[in-house]
Formats: sequence, structure tokens, C-alpha cells
Amino acid sequence: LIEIKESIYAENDRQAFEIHKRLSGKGVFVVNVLGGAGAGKTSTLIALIKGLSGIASWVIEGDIASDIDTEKLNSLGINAYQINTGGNCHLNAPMMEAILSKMPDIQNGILFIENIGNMVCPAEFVIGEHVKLVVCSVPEGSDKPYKYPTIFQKADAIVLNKIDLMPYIDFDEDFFLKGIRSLNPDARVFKICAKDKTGIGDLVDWMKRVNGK
Ligand SMILES: Nc1nc2c(ncn2[C@@H]2O[C@H](COP(=O)(O)OP(=O)(O)OP(=O)(O)O)[C@@H](O)[C@H]2O)c(=O)[nH]1
Ligand SMILES: [Mg+2]
Repeated sequence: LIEIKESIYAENDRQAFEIHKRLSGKGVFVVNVLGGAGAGKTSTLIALIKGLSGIASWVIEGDIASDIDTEKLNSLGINAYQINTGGNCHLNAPMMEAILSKMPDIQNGILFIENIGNMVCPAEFVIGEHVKLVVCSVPEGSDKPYKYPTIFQKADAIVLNKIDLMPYIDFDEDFFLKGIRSLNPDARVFKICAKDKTGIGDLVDWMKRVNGK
């Protein structure tokens, strides 16, 4: 079982590296957006992409089923493309190759990939990204870094969304940040409310900076 798993990871990594190389060559910066179901990944992307006006952006939406998020993004004028995994709890590089082959040629901009809502499996598979952006939210609770360490360990930046709900939820911010710092001292943390766009400016600035590197 271990050997099979290792070979699946190795083949995925090889294909992900090809995607990464190819898109880098076209000036496309790839952001793997990870987080639990309902944390606000799509809402954060809507606010972030609006803030990035002037930079071409595309979204690949990963869901087990439905195209609700893709429809929403398209209705807002954001070019979004849907992957339905039909049950798989994470995206992988072959799924990325399949959707990229159906998309128009993209160049010079940022490709966001909203992974399946899940704090576990998506953290294990690279899909061609330059950075991983983790979205979590106040109602999920401040203990998440302790319970799901891998996703926080691998994050380049972490968004704490739904800060408007702080007064209603016993979210211990110090405990949350301490958990993140013990796993990942370098990740940037952004406190935002995607709903009213509080805090989104710093996230937009970070995105512009890493994209420009
Ligand atoms: N109060 C509040 N609600 C929010 C905020 N951001 C998102 N929501 C709500 O949270 C719910 C889930 O938001 P989505 O953006 O769809 O979350 P998601 O992570 O993309 O969800 P999945 O794709 O299903 O995993 C929606 O009802 C949003 O309106 C916020 O900052 N504050
Ligand atoms: Mg979504």
C-alpha cells in the first residue's frame, strides 16, 4: 500500500511540476486556495480579484459536485472554469491538465485554483502552484492549527475570514496565532471580512508583491 501511494505522489508531483513550468513560462502565477468547506474561499477570491483590477485573473473551481461557485464568479465577470471530482476530496495534477486543455490559452496574470473544501487531503497534493493560500474562518474555531497542522505548515499565507463574527463566537485569537506560529513562523496572516471587504487591501498588496517576484 505504501509503495502504491508513493508512486501516486511521485507521478502527481511530476505532472504538477510540468504545469508549474509551463504556466510560469507564460507569466501565469498559480495560487492554490485551500480551506474547509464554507470558510469563505469563493467570497475571498471575489474580494481579492476585485482588488487586483488591472491584473488578469482566472479561477479554476474544484468541487465534488455542482457549478454553483463557477456560475457565481462568471456572473460577476470573473473567468471561472469548473472541475467536478465526483467524489475525490482533493484536486490533483491530472485533473488540472484536463481542465487546462479545455480553457483558452492564458498568459500574464494570476490563476487561482479553489480546491475542494477540506482541511486535510488537498494539502497533500501539489497541482502546479507557486503559493498556497489557506482560508479559514472564525466560526470554525481557533483550535484548527492544532488539529489540522499540515495545511497550516504548508501555507504561504493564511486568511482568517469572517472577523465580523468575532463578537458572537468564542474565538481565541492569541491561541489561533500561537498555533500557526509554532507550525509556520513565516506565513503571512490576514484578518479579513470578505463580506464587507475589511482587511482585503493588505491581502491584495501581498498578492501583487508575490506575483511580481
Ligand atoms: N458573516 C460572514 N459571512 C461570510 C463571510 N465570507 C463568506 N461568508 C459566507 O459564508 C458562506 C460560505 O462562503 P463561501 O465563500 O461560499 O465559502 P467557500 O469556502 O467557498 O465554500 P465551499 O466552496 O462550499 O467550500 C456564504 O454564505 C458566505 O456569504 C464573511 O466575511 N462574514
Ligand atoms: Mg467555494
